Amino acid sequence: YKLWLGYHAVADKKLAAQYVQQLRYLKFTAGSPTLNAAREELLVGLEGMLSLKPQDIEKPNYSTLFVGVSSSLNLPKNTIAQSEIQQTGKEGYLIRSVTINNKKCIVITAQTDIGILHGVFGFLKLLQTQQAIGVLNILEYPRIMYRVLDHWDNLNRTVERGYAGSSIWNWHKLPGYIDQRYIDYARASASVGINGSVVNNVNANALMLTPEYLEKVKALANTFRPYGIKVYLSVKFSSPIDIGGLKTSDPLDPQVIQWWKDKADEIYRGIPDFGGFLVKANSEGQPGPQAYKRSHADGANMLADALAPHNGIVMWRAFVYDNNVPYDRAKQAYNEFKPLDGQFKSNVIVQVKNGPIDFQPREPFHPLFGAMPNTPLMIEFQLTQEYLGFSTNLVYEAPLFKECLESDTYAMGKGSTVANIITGKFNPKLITGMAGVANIGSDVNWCGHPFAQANWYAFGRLAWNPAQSSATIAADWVKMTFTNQPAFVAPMQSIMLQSRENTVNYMTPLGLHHIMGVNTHYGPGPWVDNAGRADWNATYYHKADSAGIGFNRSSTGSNAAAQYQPPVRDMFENLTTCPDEYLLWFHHVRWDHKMRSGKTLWDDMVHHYYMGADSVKQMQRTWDKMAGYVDKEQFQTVKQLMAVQYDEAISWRNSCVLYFQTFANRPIPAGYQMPA
Ligand code: GCW
Repeated sequence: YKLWLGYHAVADKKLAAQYVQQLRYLKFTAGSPTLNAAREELLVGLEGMLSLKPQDIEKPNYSTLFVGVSSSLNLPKNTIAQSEIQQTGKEGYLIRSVTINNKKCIVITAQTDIGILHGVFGFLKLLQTQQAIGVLNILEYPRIMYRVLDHWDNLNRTVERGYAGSSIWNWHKLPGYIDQRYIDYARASASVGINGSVVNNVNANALMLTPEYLEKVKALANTFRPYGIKVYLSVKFSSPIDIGGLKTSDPLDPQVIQWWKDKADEIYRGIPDFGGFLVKANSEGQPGPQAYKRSHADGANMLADALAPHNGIVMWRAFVYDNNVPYDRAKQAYNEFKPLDGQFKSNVIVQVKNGPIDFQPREPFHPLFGAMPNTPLMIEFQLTQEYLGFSTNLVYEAPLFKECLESDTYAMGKGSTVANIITGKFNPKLITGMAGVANIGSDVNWCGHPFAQANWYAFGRLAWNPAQSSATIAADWVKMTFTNQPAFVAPMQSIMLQSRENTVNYMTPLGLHHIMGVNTHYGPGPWVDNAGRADWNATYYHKADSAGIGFNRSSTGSNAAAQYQPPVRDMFENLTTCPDEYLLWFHHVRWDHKMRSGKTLWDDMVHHYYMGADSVKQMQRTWDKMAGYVDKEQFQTVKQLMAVQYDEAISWRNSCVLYFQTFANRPIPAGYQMPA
């Protein structure tokens, strides 16, 4: 329940003794709220892991841990070159072994207080993961500027697509009562480098911008500030009408422009470092500029102008689709936004989901990445498991995030990966960002499933540096959260790394997508054909018939493949080069089509469904051997959740196999047990 900040005692006695030897003396130049928080964190960590209370010293005659911004450290000249410290930027840090007065010392330094806080967390992680600290030379700095959690939390404390209890924000008790959870949330988020929090749902309530609520938001901002986390708000585009008494919210109307300007000024009077606005406009019934025949750029720029004097930004979502636009939902965001490239103000960042539909278990990368070279694009991932079995399924999402980040768009030639694009490699003057839809709620274990915490953790790590590997992040999280014992870490790491593919296999193998239960998005629903709008029906997406299955997005179909650069387009376009994982995303394939596995499509699909469900059984067997490594309650929690997950996997498998069989009209291949 302390997330990855439990600071468990270092079990390896020899190593613990070495740590103590190195860390007995401390020179920590604190003072500001951020530095005080960093110092407090360091002391809590050392106490928990080593039962150590380091002695504060002024004159370093011993092996000392120095912590402080470079200007305040007073180290002997040239201990660390100024040019090296400069590389840490505004939020990064340096951890370095140095020799002072013939003593081996460690220095944690940065250019800013927040850099120091990150450095302290980075240093604690070394101990939490039991690294040697004899020779250290670590330079860390974020590759992305805005690393933001998006909470889809409503003012009545329900959470849209939240599966971990109610909202952690207790609006009723705010601003007077600051729950310890807010502070722990900020600590945990800061520990992985998250620096922003959109506290309310993108399906926004205009009341959020009333003085009463802004007071409450201010209290949260004050709580997060020492941890380097800025508060942002989702805003409803019709707010000038809803709470401002105006007749219009036309972004070119002078009164509307003035209203937003005044509102921004009001917000910044209370929250001088307010981050800015997140906007969902003209999507799923939300109001937006198109009602006034204005473009997304007109709407975003108007808000951007109101925020610019205060250095705020607008995160404008590209999640738009409309069932009145015929045929292929996957194409719409690209069609609407690409023509606007270069038209957004410099403090607007267009927020694009990782894939073109909607956070499915597997999607190809969104074709907008690389298609808007003059527009900042902020990638949006979903941590909450809307389409991944809610909080009863163990799904470690880092491999999903990495799959997208490492996809090569070829937009600027080979090597134009999504990661390179969103980190601004090809256009360094753009602002950069990564958003994660939070999976946090009021559940005692924060995220509903103990392993779901890993997704919050991994999101922060990847937003800080998308080049980090899923495997390293998983191992670090397991060690920090549970224990360093290799007999636990190795199997947990491997369970985590396989978990997303397993889930794809029993839900949506081979490029299938959007075949889940209607409305709730829970459980299988490939038969859904009456959802109220065509593009909410499962049948719209899988298009199964007696000939085959899949959505033809090649040039003989919707031609969505053509939204990708030629090398990518050609790969998807061609049935023989299209990867199995995306086959039915791009093609309507005959049931007897021969797959790479040598099986027919039908047999291969059945195989994937069975493999997926079986893998959950495997996972259960592994977990059953882990009772000795975690406390009883946690063991039982995970055990029970895995049993539920297994039932769900079987339900997905049986439903999909039996339903699709009505089209394929083929027997279930030998060796697979016929669903009851
Ligand atoms: O995934 C869909 C969800 C909606 C959500 C929407 C969005 C907040 O089903 O609940 O609304 O995406 O991202 O705006």
